[in-house]
Amino acid sequence: MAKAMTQKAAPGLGLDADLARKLLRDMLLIRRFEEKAAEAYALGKIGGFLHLSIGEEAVAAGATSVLRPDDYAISTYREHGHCLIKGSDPRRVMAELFGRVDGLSKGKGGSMHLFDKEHNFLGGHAIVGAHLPIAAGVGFAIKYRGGDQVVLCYFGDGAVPEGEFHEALNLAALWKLPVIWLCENNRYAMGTSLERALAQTEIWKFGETYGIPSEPVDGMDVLAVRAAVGRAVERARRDKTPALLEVRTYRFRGHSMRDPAGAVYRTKEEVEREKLRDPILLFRDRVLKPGVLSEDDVKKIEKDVNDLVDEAVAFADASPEPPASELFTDIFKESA
Ligand SMILES: Cc1ncc(C[n+]2csc(CCOP(=O)(O)OP(=O)(O)O)c2C)c(N)n1
Ligand SMILES: [Mg+2]
Repeated sequence: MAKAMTQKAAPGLGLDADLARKLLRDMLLIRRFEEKAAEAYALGKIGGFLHLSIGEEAVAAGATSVLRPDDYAISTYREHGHCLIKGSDPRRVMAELFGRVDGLSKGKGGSMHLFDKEHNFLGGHAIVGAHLPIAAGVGFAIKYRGGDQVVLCYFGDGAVPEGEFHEALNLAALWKLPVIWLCENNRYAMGTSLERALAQTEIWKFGETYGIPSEPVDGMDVLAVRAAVGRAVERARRDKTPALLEVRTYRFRGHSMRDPAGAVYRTKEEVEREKLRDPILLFRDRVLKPGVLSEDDVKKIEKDVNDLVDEAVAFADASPEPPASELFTDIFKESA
């Protein structure tokens, strides 16, 4: 029989067993989900593009842990984790990847275009930088309606040299919009390293240009992400002040399934070195050592996550493809 769940709080971590369980579970869910998606892709069950965030799980898990369900999140094409942790049903996310009718977007959006109105997840955007002005617009709408929600806008380092990044940050600062700009700096935009694309590589410093609070964050440390996003969310909710967080992370796989290992533009040693800071292993050690969670707790979380992901794959497999009659629906909606 499994031992009773540990309920200790870790000294100095402000972390109790429930929070530890949630953060570990969320990171493991993203990892297992994407490992299974990669397998399904190899079997030809997923077509088109598939971008994995393996190695970057602490970002979605830490950041979302300080959001309310009615807050918004908006993201890039590397968004499976962001969407799952915002609350979407893993079965419907997997079905979307499989192009099946029970997917979040009826199987018509695929991996890069997840969208879940019920959980205020506003996509899934494949054009680099294109969703940043949309995030500013959502922030404007919140303020205009007198709400106190915030928008969490994830984007990659590849968006920073683009005009949209600067236009969106400028407007958010000027109009005091409640947007948390969260740059997932994984040091590469496809095969281009940060140093080859940016004149100024300390991305968080661009926030100073626009006079908004900004900071670099260790993206392999889920508690550091949670703390930094927590500070930004509190300010945004209270004062409608945007913030720029440069979350330093690393993708263990390549850019997409067409670049499976990312071996051409980075060395094996670099990847191996980064894997030593695997966010899941780091956090597991951190909660096991002081006894916040026991080995049995961790095994149970792993089993629950594996079962959930297996169920998601079976659900996606069983879901039919969308009928031809769906080809011309959801394309354009006239305003009321
Ligand atoms: C406007 C635009 N230019 C080019 C591309 C092709 N493209 C797709 S992903 C990508 C790299 C983006 O890298 P980054 O923003 O760092 O995100 P990451 O893939 O590292 O998560 C590029 C250039 C695109 N989708 N949109
Ligand atoms: Mg990048």
